[in-house]
Amino acid sequence: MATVLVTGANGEIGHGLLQAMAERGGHRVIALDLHAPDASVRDLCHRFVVGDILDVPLLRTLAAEHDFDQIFHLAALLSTKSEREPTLAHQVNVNGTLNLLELAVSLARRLGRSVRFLYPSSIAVYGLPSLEAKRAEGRIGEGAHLAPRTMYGINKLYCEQLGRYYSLFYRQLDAETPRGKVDFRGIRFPGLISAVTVPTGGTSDFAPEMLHHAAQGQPYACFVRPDTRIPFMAMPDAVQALVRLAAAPVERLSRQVYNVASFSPTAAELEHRVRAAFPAWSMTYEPDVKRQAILDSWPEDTDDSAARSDWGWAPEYDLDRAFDGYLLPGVRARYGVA
Ligand code: AKB
Repeated sequence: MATVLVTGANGEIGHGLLQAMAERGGHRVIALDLHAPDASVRDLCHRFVVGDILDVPLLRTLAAEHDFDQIFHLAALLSTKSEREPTLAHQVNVNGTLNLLELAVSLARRLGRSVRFLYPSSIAVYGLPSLEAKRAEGRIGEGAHLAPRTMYGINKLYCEQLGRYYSLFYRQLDAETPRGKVDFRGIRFPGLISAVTVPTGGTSDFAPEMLHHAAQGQPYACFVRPDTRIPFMAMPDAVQALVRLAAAPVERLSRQVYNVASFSPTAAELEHRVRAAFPAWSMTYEPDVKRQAILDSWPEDTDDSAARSDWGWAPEYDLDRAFDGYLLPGVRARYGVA
């Protein structure tokens, strides 16, 4: 049975990942989060630790108690919150990740085997220079426009490189090269939409916010223009991508960080689908010029052909199926509405 550490376990991706691992079985999950577990996740893991990824003694204790095979490092401050608190974002997103990579490499060296490290990166690592360039480029690959304009995007891009260093070059001048290594694997997620959790501090949050406001009958002032287009994904597909990449034989992987994509609607197309389900709902557009500028620097779509060919990535949810098969049934159940 694989022993798995999940940081940020009480977060949006964490909820879905713990659920998926409990359903699949075969994992002993040690969950770590700054906040106490929601009732929906408390019983899905072997152990839930309330603690901080900046607490190095705590991480050392966990590594002494559990021989982790895999680490899903989900804890992070998202883009909008990171712009409001950039130094805190660097501490959590970078120093926190460094702490987890140190835990992984020391464990791998002690055990003499690899420790798989799954890292959710983001489309925020991309930075298109203008809205015109964004529209002209359309779908972009992993090597293009790596010029992020947010602290979060810079954090994510740097931590991708940290992961590559810990996997390939860590302490490269040492006389001995131990057998145990970190097997770092990153995924650049688009905006994620969950039916069961509400977003916290992302710039892509306008999509889930529309849905959750409408399902509660709450008016919504959308902070982006109607023509704003970025890639999105239903949360179950994001979880499936992490689980599938974690299980892939390392020989299949041609890169350490992958794009994944599902659908790229405009805000107006999302509004249309939400309104079709909740006709009485009222929504206005009140663009926040500064948050809009961040979205105008993110790509319209990303090329995920490497993920599809290397480890069999394929989304289950396109836009229609995401709404009809997951989002609308999910929010109706969550808020008890028809
Ligand atoms: C955010 O909006 O910050 C995140 C992301 C796109 O990585 N959801």
